[in-house]
Amino acid sequence: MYHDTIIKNARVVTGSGETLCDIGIKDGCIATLGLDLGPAHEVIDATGLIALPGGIDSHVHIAQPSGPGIEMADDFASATRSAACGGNTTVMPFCLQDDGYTLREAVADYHAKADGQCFVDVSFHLIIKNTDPQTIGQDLPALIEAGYTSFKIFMTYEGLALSDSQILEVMDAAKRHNAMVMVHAENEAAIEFLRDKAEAHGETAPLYHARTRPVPVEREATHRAISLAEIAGVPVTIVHVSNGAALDEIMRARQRGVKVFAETCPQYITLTADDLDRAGFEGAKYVCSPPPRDTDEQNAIWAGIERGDFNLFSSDHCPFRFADPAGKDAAGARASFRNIPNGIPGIETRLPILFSEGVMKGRISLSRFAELTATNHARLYGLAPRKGAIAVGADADIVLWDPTLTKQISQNDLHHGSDYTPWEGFAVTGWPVRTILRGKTVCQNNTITESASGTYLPRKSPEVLL
Ligand code: DUC
Ligand code: ZN
Ligand code: ZN
Repeated sequence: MYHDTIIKNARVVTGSGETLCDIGIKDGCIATLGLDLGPAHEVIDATGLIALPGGIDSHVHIAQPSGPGIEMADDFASATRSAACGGNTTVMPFCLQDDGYTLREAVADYHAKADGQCFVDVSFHLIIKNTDPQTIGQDLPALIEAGYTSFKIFMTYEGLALSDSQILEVMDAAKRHNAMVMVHAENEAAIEFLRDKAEAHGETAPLYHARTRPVPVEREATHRAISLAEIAGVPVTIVHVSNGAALDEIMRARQRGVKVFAETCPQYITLTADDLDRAGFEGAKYVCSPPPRDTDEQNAIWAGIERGDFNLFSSDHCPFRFADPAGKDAAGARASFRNIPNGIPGIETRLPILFSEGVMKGRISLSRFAELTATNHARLYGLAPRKGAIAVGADADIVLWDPTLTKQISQNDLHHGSDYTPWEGFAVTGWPVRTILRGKTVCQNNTITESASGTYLPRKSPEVLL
């Protein structure tokens, strides 16, 4: 076969481990894995580099309405540019159903924002805010059938949190139509109680965002979410697990035979609540939910990653600008943490942080890195076998990593729309130097090299549900 592109001499990370072979690409797909693949239009010499499956970030928020006067810092162009430069080839943002709109209208709205703008491939989860008969009985089944086979529900945030009976209703719909439920597990009543008390004592600085969402708030909700899933008889994914006690709930449920999948994020292995206590208003840069904890909890999350308890490592990219009244410095934000927009940017730094802290520090293997950052995302959300692995027949979504490249993460080098990174000055070893999307190089040495050629990916029901 005359290949379009051959990648030669890389250490290739496949589903079954690592191998030294060449990768032959034809018509955007991986056609051959082997040696002596003959001539090609383009030969990429990857000596000294590692070929990993393109990252799939299955938890990102892009251009989501975030309250009056607040704007997310990224549109689909900037978020996906940033994703590509950080070694990703697919991202999975959310379609949030806003008040007064149907779920189908929400989906149409996000397509209008995304279509033709993206530098990597995109697939959407839904966020279910309303459980009226039209949403649950008509729109949701139709959208699942059309390829939106997963959705997130919230147990916190006024106006967004679902009651236990609503959660059961939604889980039941997921069971009937083979969709994956993702849960944001924090107890809203407990947070409101602690928040009101803190404010009454004048405890209004960013640090109190973390203090009013302590570990039991997440542990209790995690237990409840899993119990409700158990009652509904449906698998569930607990997203952004931040601490050991919540992970213990997940592990206990698995021992009972419940299918629970777990996600964690870079903030829970690298940041702590002390970051929210930085001088002045700087702590606002680290306000996200669940909040970063302490080093003991970081160690508990690391132990879970090392044991293989986590399925997914995502960014939860939710970007706001810092020095901006439409961002972290919103009206009232300095008067109380409750008004600080919730979320941090991280779409470009997720992979280098795990590569450096996990692979280079000997905590996880390259294969495990591939599973946590790509393969499992494809499997759990219905993109496999087309996405998530370097395998014959899959899309040629391949990222070449230089494991010797050292740098300090710096806002100046990033491509997102935020005006800061929570990891400013964080030292990493290893960086993605070339991102290949369906056979085409979309980013090389931190520079975008293609026009916006990302496509929308409808999804099947995840295999784990069938
Ligand atoms: N949950 C998220 O997953 N992202 C941002 C904010 C939040 O609460
Ligand atoms: Zn969440
Ligand atoms: Zn999120």
